[in-house]
Amino acid sequence: MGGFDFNRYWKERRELVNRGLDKFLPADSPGPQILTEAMRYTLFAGGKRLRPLLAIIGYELSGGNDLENELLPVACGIEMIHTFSLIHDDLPAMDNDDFRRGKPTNHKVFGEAIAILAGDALFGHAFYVMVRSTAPSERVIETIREITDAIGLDGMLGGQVADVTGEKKPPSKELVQYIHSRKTGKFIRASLKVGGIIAGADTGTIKVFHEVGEKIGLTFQIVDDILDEIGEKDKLGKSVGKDRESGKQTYVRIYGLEEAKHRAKELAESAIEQINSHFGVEKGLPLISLTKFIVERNF
Ligand code: GRG
Repeated sequence: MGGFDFNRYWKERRELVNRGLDKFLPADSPGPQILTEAMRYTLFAGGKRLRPLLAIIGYELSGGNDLENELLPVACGIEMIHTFSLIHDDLPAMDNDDFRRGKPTNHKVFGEAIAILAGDALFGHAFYVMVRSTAPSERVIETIREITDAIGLDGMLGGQVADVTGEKKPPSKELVQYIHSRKTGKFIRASLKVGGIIAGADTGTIKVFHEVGEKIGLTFQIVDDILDEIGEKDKLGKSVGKDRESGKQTYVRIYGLEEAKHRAKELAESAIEQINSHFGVEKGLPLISLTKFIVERNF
């Protein structure tokens, strides 16, 4: 246990995901060259690959033993959906951001029309890639069900609508809870769960992933709110202070900075306790380390 090196563990899996993304969306993909170029531009701009890592951890914790063929297509599909949401979130009609992953946003480089289309193409291509998983087809279907629910009407999309329409509304605890759990939390939770689903985990383990994933997802978004207030642009690779400027519903706005920090810490501690009691400290270490990173991160 003392020998576990999370940074190395993460780096190895990040490289595996990057190789998978390059394989599933090569530079010489068929279709218009500019589309592939725009898709790959944001995909390879330097994301942390947290959601694919959650899927990999869920798979490994559930005894999965063919990461490359069963899980990697799903992990890469998840990252493509996430990247699509970032490209669209940055558009002038949404958050109107100039920087993402330390580079000019997609529409700044390729123009709005191509950025919209590159996002759409990543979204569709994700499913084309995910069904290449060699896991039993009922597990792949359950995975697609979990992911489409997480990003759908009462998921990322619903959360984004509540976020956009909630700007400048009076601060509301119920509204911020809805936005955070749907816009970000549900997809993070699903990423962990589908690792278990693809590996054929028992229902008890899936339930633990559901509950732990929810806590990690909410922690992630609270920390995102905190970093928008006190983070550094160079480290984050995106502009800061935009939430306050646009009057967004955030944990910091509603609870204040210290209480937001306290809530994130409590949630992470509760997730770690649950991981410990289900998997034991040693086996649970990758997920525990990732949870610690999520609450302590500055990028
Ligand atoms: C998915 C159907 C569908 C629609 C998308 C645009 C949109 C609707 C939703 C936006 C969702 C969104 C961008 C939420 C923000 C999540 C967030 C805090 C992202 C930053 O994630 P990190 O820190 O980024 O993991 P990296 O760059 O490391 O991958």
